[in-house]
Amino acid sequence: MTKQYNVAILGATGAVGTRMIEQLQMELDHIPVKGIKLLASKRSAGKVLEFNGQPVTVEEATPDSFDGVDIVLSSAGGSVSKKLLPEAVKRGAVCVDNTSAFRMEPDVPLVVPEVNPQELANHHGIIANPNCSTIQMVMALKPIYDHFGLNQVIVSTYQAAGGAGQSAIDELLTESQDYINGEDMQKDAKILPTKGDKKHYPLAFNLLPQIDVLEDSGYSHEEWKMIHETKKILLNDMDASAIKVTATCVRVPVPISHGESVYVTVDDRDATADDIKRVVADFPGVVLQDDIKHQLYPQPLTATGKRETFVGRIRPDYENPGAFNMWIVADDLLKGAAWNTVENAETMVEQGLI
Ligand code: NAP
Ligand code: 3JN
Repeated sequence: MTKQYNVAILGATGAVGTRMIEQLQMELDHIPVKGIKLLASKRSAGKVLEFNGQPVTVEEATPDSFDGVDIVLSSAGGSVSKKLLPEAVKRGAVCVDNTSAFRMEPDVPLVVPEVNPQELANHHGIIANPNCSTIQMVMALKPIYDHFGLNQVIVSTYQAAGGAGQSAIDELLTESQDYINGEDMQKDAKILPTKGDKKHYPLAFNLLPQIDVLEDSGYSHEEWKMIHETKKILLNDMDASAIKVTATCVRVPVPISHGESVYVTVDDRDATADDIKRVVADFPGVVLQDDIKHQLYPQPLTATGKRETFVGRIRPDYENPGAFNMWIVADDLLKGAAWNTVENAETMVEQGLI
């Protein structure tokens, strides 16, 4: 008989959590769900959501919420994960966590299923989902690394407001309306660039070169995550030097779907742009949108709502053999968060790991 699972979604009312519910509903043939728990904070307890056409009452998440749960899909912030996921593991659950809480722990696999699914078998109860900006970048880098070797990666991100939650999208829309009405936008800048920081700036009609906190190194924490998560995923070592990675992360006034301009140098100096396009197009989960004659290239508006990672504008650096530029777009709340989390759980079910 097919195994069936009790699943809990932690952070079920959030921008990511509501998408986890949708993505899980679409995968019931692959993750047979026996029971579902929708967990959030005390604030949302009692709210009624739907799963698979049935009403489900949201419960306040406590350690005992995980009694009898087989799989936890978690996205309620790092401090909640740190407090509650060890309790879930103690009670026998396997947790796929979308926060940064455990990503750099040596015994926690950091997994994008198309890229390093073999790491799932090494879990001790917690699997981490990488940051959204890292996920879409490694989806394009992995086939290039496998076929031509990778030497250096230089990325500049164009990150949508939605990466900072539904309230950041709302803030962007309110400021846009202010601008159109000729009103002051500053009064509505309450969250971005990052919630806990001293100053807040409008994002509408603006660009903010700060995502997460700025560190003494001169880099933002988002930039730090992209550098070290990429090394952990591709090289199994967060500090490996075999691939040099540097990043500049910028928030742009787009509601959903991140863009990335990525410059790579490969080991194989004979590789051509057509070679790169071929291996990227063949990689599962990637769609090549690269036809300059017909102005075809990835855009946030066309990527939103899709699970795939879209890659285009692949072109050589004519002044540097073995170097290429490309443009990558993905829905940060789906492949960058909810879908990658559900896909990790599904891959573990398929591999018999849960
Ligand atoms: P959000 O829209 O603000 O939702 C936050 C969710 O967490 C809500 O369901 C909220 O419940 C719940 N929550 C808050 N405090 C809680 C507590 N003490 N106990 C239980 N649940 C609690 O945020 P989001 O955009 O969905 O993001 C959530 C988290 O996902 C982020 O903090 C981040 O760690 C992670 N994230 C990761 C990526 C990525 O790059 N992989 C992208 C986006 C987000 P209430 O409704 O009760 O407040
Ligand atoms: O801002 C973005 O576009 C991505 C944000 C991700 C994020 C936001 C708040 C907390 C994270 C993350 O997943 O790295 C976290 C966190 O868990 O640290």
